[in-house]
Amino acid sequence: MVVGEPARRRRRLRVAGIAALAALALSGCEGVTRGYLPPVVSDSGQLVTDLWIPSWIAVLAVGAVTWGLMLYAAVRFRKRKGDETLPVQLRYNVPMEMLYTIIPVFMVAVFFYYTARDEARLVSTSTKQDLTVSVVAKQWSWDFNYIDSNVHETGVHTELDGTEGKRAQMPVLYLPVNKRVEFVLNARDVIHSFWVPAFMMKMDMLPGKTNKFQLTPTQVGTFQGKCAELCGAYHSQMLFMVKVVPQAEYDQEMARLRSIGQEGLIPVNVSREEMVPGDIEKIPAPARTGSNQ
Ligand SMILES: [Cu+2]
Repeated sequence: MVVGEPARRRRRLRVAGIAALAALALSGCEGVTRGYLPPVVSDSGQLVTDLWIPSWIAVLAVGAVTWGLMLYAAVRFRKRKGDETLPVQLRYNVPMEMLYTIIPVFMVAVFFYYTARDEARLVSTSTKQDLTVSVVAKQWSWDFNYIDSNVHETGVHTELDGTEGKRAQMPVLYLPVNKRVEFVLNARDVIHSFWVPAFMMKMDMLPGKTNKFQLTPTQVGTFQGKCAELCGAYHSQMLFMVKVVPQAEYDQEMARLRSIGQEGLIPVNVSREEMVPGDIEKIPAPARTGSNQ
């Protein structure tokens, strides 16, 4: 059959359109080279990215082969005009069954090995840390105790309602860049979860149990932090900011906290009646300087 000029042009246009869309999807989103993960700003983020990208490529390759075979089978063995008989029905094809048992088990084993290896690294606290920050979660905000500097920050939950300046009310966690931080996590009331999405690391905070992890922020910047465990009516307002700054700026912040009277550490076991958010003076003085772990 001779294809007419308009039909050929339409087909060419369609192919060009698909190619343009594919190019846009690949080049327009710079995230594609990172598997749509955010930029790396911590060593944990690097570890997660290095695990994610090969996994994503491997899974896509398996998907492409599987979809390709399905499509091939659907087209090649489709019912044609005049086909009245059923094709040969196969069952108990032992080599085939072994193949589709062994290959998926092998793939899962490989994923399991690398995931378990990297998870162990993410939660390892065997390295000597440069500083320790004890984070106490409470309905619905955060207390940050800078153990080494013996100062603290205490927050009140912040409702982001679109008005200017609300972000400034969030508690801010300062961290020096390229220093290994050990986070000591405790909850004062119910289960919460400490999450800084940019760091690609998150850990639950349980009343009566101390969880720990370490991380090195590798980029100066301001990042968002939030609670990742539904913890009550104002869970969505349990927000904080993280400022990763040069050491000198971090030291200035420690001095500032001391100068405004936020010396000492806020223990975990302060009752909520004593702990009026943002009103440190109501905490009995001995409790304020008590041990935090
Ligand atoms: Cu919470």
